[in-house]
Amino acid sequence: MTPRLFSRPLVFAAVTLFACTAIFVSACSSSGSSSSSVKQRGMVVSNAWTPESATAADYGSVYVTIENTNAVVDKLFSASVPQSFAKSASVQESVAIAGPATTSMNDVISVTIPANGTVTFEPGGYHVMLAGIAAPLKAGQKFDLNLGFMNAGIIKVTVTVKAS
Ligand SMILES: [Cu+2]
Repeated sequence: MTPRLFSRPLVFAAVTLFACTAIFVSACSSSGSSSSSVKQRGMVVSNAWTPESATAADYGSVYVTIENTNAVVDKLFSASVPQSFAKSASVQESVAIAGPATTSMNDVISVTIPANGTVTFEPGGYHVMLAGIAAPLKAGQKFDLNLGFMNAGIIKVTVTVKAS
């Protein structure tokens, strides 16, 4: 039993033992602004952003919009950022446990991007969890995020740090 998927190294990056058990108060601070989008093999990734981090914050969440313009489903398997920004990045989903302001976060193996569909990573839902942030992220900073898809391959986008 060696499904084709497992021949791809990406899946190993996605299956991380890192379990994010941090409980935090969501600080939703999205502000609409234009940002670059990247299109590769029919997959459009845009509006990658993360809130400015508090002093000495160890964790952060990156949000992004993923649009599949293909007629076939795709899956997001992995995420990574330069080690100079954070020690690890993993795809997680927030689940409300005690009310809208409190969440628990679970690692996800993959995120299905429907054919001709869009999945938006946003506060309270899917996000790319950064752990071991090297230095507080400041508004205006930018860094690379690599997202690994089953069909579209690895797509590199620029994440913008937004003021909170
Ligand atoms: Cu998380």
